[in-house]
Amino acid sequence: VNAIANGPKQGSYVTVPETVTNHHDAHVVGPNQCYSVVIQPINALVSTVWSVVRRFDNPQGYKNFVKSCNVVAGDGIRVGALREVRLVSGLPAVSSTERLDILDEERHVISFSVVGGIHRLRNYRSVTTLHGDGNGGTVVIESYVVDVPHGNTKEETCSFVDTIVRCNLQSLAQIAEKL
Ligand code: A9S
Repeated sequence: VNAIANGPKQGSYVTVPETVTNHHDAHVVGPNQCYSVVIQPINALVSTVWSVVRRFDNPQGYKNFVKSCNVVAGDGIRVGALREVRLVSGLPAVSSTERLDILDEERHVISFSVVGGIHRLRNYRSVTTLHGDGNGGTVVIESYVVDVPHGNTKEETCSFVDTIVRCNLQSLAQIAEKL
């Protein structure tokens, strides 16, 4: 599969193996939901990028919109763990409660869903995968599904969320490239 990349190489194409795209297939997208994918090439080893991404208990390690995070159930980094995320001010959101759905340390897959909080992104669920680019770098792919809020269109919802995800992944790239 060929896909369009984010970041300095924006608009360029990366090839994504089927073992990876399988994780991003939009199996269950309801009629009032939107689905999208953001791809971020990073000039760092998969193991380095994974050391940041795997920290379900520390999303503020690279997500700039996160002010603080408390693990409220589970041991923080096992499937079923819940985190209570506080967001920075200036967003149409205050907090988000999120459940760890997948943490695959071998395949480098992490997935969470939003199960509560004060914000407009009902039923948000994302899957993030990392794979090597064959040159010592990493390709990060993040796909998501979310309900379209009342009063918004699918296009508005996807462009809002794409912007947040792109910001997160660009920040992840900057951090991982300095480790
Ligand atoms: O945290 C993520 O990985 C991705 C997103 C899209 C997070 C969205 C968000 O945390 C805000 C940035 C605050 C935007 C939530 C849950 C709701 C928003 O409105």
